[in-house]
Amino acid sequence: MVGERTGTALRIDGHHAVRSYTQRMLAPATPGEGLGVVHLFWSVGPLADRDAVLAALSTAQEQGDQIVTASMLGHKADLCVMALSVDLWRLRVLQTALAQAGLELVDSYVSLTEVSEYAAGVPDEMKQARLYPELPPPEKPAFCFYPMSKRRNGDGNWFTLDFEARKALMYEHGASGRAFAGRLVQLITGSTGVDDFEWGVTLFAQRPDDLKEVVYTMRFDEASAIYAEFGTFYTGMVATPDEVLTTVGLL
Ligand code: 76R
Repeated sequence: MVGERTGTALRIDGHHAVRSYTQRMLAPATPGEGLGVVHLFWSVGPLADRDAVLAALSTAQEQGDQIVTASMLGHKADLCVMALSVDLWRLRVLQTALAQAGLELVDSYVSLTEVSEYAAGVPDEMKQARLYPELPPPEKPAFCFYPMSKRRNGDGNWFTLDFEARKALMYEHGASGRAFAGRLVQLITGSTGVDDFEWGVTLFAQRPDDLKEVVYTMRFDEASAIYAEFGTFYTGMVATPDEVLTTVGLL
């Protein structure tokens, strides 16, 4: 027990060393607007240390970064740590700290918050909410993430449609989305040139079936029916770091 505690203390000291090196030696990697986002999907390794994981998450929050933690269902991952920061170095240091705390990274997605070009006309307040969202939204524990792109092949190429045609399709998309007002919060983060798909889709819903219903409903929108391609879907429940670690068995 004493040995374990000492191990934790050493690891936490190690995090401080990495973090203070980063702060002293490296210029911030900050987007022109908005935030960097990582979705980190972890499994609990045999050496995982609860205190060290909690310390890494609270350090990030103390620096002003946003953290969403979720207990995931199924074999793909035990937990998700979604983190948003003005400085991509801080996201890197968080990832390092969680790996040193004994979590094993099984998948990840890198993206940036953005205002869609089709939302250029929305009120400033809405744009700010897209660029600087406050997460997690209250009372929406059902959580889902998947990456998606718009098709660009012979059968359908979103990128050869002119802007007005794309805008009309996105208007149809937005209208079917608004039917879920109050039940669901979507966060679309851009990842063209950053990760394997063009967007990360993060959904927070009141109930798990809201997730299924919104994605099913949108399958019929032309923007999705003809043009959307999807990556791996991840599903879980948002909870505090303490609750997540307990429910995935990291006691
Ligand atoms: O920002 C806004 O709310 C304005 C309207 C809007 C835009 C511009 C909007 C509304 N979305 C926009 C952009 Mn969306 N969205 C998805 C998915 O599963 C699928 O078929 C697609 C995954 C869901 C579930 C969803 C939900 N949306 C986008 C974009 C970027 C396109 C671009 O820039 O080219 C993607 C990839 C995307 C995908 N969307 C809404 C929703 C919901 C629920 C809404 C209504 C939100 C609200 O009114 O609060």
